[in-house]
Amino acid sequence: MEDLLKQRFYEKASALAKEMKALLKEHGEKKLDEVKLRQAFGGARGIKMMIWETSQLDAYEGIRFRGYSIPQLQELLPSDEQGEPLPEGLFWLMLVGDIPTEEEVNWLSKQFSMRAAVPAHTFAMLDSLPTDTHPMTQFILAITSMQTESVFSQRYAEGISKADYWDPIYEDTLNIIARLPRVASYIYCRSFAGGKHIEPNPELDWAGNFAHMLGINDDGFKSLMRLYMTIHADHEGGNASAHTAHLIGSTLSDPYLSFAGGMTSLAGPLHGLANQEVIKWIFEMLEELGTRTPSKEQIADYVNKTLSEGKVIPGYGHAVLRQPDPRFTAQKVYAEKHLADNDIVQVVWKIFDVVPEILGGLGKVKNPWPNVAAHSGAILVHYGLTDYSFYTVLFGVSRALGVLAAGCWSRAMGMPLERPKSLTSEWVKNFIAEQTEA
Ligand code: CMX
Repeated sequence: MEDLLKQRFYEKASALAKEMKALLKEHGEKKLDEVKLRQAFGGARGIKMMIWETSQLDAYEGIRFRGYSIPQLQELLPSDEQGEPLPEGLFWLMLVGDIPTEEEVNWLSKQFSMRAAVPAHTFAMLDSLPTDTHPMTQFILAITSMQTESVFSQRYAEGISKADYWDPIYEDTLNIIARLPRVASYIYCRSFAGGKHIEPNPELDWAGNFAHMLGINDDGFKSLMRLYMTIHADHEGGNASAHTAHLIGSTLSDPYLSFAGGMTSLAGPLHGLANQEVIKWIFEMLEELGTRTPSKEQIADYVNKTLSEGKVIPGYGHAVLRQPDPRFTAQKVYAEKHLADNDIVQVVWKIFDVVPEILGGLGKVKNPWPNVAAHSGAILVHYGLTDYSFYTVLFGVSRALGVLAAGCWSRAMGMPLERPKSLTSEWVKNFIAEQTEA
């Protein structure tokens, strides 16, 4: 079958690139924003300075993928028997802007199966690392090692025209996404399952096959993976992992290298690693309290103790959101449906009852509500995935869908090298002195 997705992407992207070129010619001098000094010192919060087609984040509503909220995606995307969306459908939607049919999603699942062969040297490289190397380090190295297969790098070396960049970028994108579940499960099995590797099952969908290769043969877990891979896929362009991948991609570094770079950002505890930190913090709390059913008062005391030690409460707060994260809510709804009796899940819900008031009371935390990382660990533990240093790899496999789809758009739109302006504190002091004098 011909590659309808590629064809549709090209039609849509070339039409939008033309439209935006004309728009910029007429309106290019219009102001989007004014940058305040506190933003320059404060992590560039809120500055409107990049274009990202695949999703947009609202502080109160949360994420919308091509205009669709998570509950809408759960209703509209082709789904499994339990009603959970297939992430292939979300990738299709992010890439071309249309909700795919079931047939289109099945076609994409087959594409991913066909493209899933991981080079032998990647497995050999992983096998050369100590098994206790952090799974995110292994993941980043594995992605980087597969760069030998980049179609974009090869075509660039041969002398490709700028107008054609999008084509090999699309090929790399599909190949990387196809291979990540195999790479990630290989890391999981070598580090946590005594090296017993599980061959892929090409009959399964992308997330179902991932669950199978992790060795958890429970239909509930397959379904959870479909939901998990869907909700973690994209969070507009400014978050650290997406922005890093975008910046690297703007140098025409290929999708393997730019995605690996994005993953080095995801590996930080203020970002993707928070999912490991949450469950670690919960287990440490239960250990210290000597119970798996702590009271709200006991949890509140432990939260205050964590804060008094100068640490953050993992899984709470956000740079943009100002409400409970709808990705947290989607997982809570899943847990209410399937594992409401689970003791760790109930601890997560009690934490949710306690933490926002305490963080709100500090007077400095802009968002006291839970983010995506606050819930995921408890559900994974229920299905037997207790090795929490692996959790951020799951997040990373999902995040590939969004950042790589967005990378296709960046190259098809002809986005230039990203290069904002930096200042020194000396420059700032002189600037203020000049302003005061004037
Ligand atoms: N616990 C304790 N203090 C917190 C806090 C939390 N969960 N969230 C914010 N604060 C503190 C900040 O550390 C900061 O303190 P200082 O002024 O003393 O430095 C103050 O509140 C103001 O921070 P903010 O403007 O509300 O939040 P930021 O935009 O600077 O940071 C984030 C956002 C996510 C880094 C922060 O909320 C945090 O550290 N949360 C815990 C880690 C976490 O869950 N990260 C996952 C985010 C989701 C993701 O990216 O995947």
